[in-house]
Amino acid sequence: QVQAFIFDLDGVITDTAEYHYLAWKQLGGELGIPFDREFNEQLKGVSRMESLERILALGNRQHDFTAEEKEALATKKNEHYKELITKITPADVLPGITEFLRAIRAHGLRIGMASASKNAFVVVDRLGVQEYFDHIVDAATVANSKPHPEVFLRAAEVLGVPAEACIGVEDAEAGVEAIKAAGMFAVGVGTKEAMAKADVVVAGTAELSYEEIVAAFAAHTR
Ligand code: G16
Ligand code: MG
Repeated sequence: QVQAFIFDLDGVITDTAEYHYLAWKQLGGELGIPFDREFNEQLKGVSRMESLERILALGNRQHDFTAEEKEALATKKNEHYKELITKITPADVLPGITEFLRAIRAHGLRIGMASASKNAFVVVDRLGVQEYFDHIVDAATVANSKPHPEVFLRAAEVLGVPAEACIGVEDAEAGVEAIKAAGMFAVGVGTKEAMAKADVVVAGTAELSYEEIVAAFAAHTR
């Protein structure tokens, strides 16, 4: 019996990826490391410091900075990102999400959030969906990034639900891997290829159906 849903933020609840992209692109420009949206795909679901490492590696500059300098670069990106997300409004909640959250609530299940973003609280607040979440894991307290299961396991623990009674919803490959490593049922939002390891795949958030997902969970667990 499913008892809780645990959601990723970026790419599932809203598309903050565009703002992360713009903020990293500006920093990349300043460092003389240009990159496009295609490269940006690799940064989805990846933590701030790991994203910086990947951008520096792209420009072959990963050894040009001290740890303190890298911290400063990541902080600079985050300052720009924080400015960009002030533009977020409830209209930025992805299609079908509010209805899906309401359906989960109507069935009395718990809802958690397992985002890699240290800005998740601010984003959820600006989207006006905080009332649906029983718990949002503070990314600052998570030691291991996705695909490590830590953030999903923590969400389940705080919700007081065993991992095998949780359904995780993700849009990133590393995120789906984290859900599976946690021993949970995975719903992937994206292409069949990218979401190959998910138990259920939907092309977009508008296709998330509470009845279909719970039926698939029941068939899988039987
Ligand atoms: C999100 C984004 C990533 C971002 C990460 C950390 O993850 O997908 O691109 O680098 O959070 O964000 P911040 O710099 O705000 O701490 P998720 O897990 O919500 O998809
Ligand atoms: Mg994501």
